[in-house]
Amino acid sequence: MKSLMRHRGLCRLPPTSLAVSACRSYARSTPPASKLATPQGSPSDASLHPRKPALYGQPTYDSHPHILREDEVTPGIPKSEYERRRRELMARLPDRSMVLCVAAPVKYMSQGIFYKYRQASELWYLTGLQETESAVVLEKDSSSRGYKMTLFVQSKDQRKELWEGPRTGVNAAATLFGADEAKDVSYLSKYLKSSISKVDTVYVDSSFPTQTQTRSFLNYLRPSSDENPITSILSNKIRPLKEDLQMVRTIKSEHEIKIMKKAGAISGTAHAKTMRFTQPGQSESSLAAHFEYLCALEGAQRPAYVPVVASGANALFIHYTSNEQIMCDGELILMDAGCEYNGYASDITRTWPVSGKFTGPQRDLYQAVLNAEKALILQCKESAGESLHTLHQASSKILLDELRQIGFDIGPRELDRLYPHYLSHPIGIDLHESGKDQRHWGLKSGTVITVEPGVYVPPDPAFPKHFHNIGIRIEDEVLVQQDHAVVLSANAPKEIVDVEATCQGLLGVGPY
Ligand SMILES: [Mn+2]
Repeated sequence: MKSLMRHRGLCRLPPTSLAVSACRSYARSTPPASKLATPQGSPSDASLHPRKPALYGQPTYDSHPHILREDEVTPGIPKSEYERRRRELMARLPDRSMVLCVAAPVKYMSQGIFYKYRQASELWYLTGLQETESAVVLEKDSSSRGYKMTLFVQSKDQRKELWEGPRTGVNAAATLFGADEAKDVSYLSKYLKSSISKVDTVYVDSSFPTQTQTRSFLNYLRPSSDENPITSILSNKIRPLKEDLQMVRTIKSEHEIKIMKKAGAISGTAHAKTMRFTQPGQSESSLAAHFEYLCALEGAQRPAYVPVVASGANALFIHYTSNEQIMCDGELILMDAGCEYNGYASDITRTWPVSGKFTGPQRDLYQAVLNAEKALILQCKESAGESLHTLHQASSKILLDELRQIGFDIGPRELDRLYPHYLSHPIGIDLHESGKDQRHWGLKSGTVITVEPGVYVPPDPAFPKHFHNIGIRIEDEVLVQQDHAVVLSANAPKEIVDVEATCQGLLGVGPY
């Protein structure tokens, strides 16, 4: 059903929209015609007549030439990069190690009604496999590759595919994803049972239950005849994969950076257009809808998180997501929203006046936060020797100075009330790509992080009255380089003159 809907959606597009630009970008990235194995023999024919229905359970060049190149497993990421990721991971692990990553479970809104599927980040990162009820096992060995890769996928099943769309199936999966072998997923527990004696440690993804959790969805992988859930087969050999995988995931490749730049550009432009779209009297939800629509039109698969669209004093709630009040003249709107594009999250916050012009106090507070944000971004380079922790400490110090300059008579304790959250987090396939342990690592070139200072003033006599109930956060995504930082979200205006001019339609940015 999913793939049918996707195709219908494409057919409905007017000729001037995505279909045409997709053909153009396809033409740009097309390999020489001699390499093309299309029945029609010409690239333009192939792009106009992609294989329908698709043969496999996820987009490939054959069926989706407008989003993938021939050498890519997922849009923008070639097969060779997935291989490099696995080798790098396995090289970090001791001999007699096994890695096990399983697919995310399908989640249901109500009986039989599923949410749009998103693959588990670890399986995605290591294989590019997008199908449900699948898994990968990597076993360190003495081959030249350094490991053996076994995929577990759902077998072809005509009856089920009639409803759910094509599956890749066991036969094609090994070639498509570069595995040594592929098997039906029902063999997973048997396979683990037979190989567990050969390994000392099984590194498992974050979906595996920790000791404090009871048995989980992993049971769904267990054939009913098997008494043992997978976790008990693996017994006391389980260790979390997260830390070693995190070391590999932190530094983004050129391919990943290209995708993340595009994700940031799509979300940044959508922020700018949503500024222009904003009118007093609208519901906050209309801005959320507008933003998501703009991102989806540009090819984003989903929002990277539930957006915060907070008008006026609603901005004092950091994760305000009900988004259903009316925006009034004279208020600010704080929008924290970003799309997920080809597997990578983006994360941007902007705060702008509903009427298109800041009031005096709004302007002063906004400038204070902006000064801090810009000063901190300048430090996001490897040569500065900062960590997320030292950057956060610096953010508190700068904000304290800035706020005192505009009339706040406060110390560090009061600042904690005004600025109650952390400055930054790494971002990639996951919106929050690491745990708190990474906060003390030195910033490395190739890492992508957010920089997001904010000030939220409660109606408390400890703070100047004219700032009460104003909440401001400014958040950019930053690619750390050796001697400089690259702002991936630069399409979203943030200087006061630019924000006002964008809201008022003076910069040529339209609402659509
Ligand atoms: Mn963020």
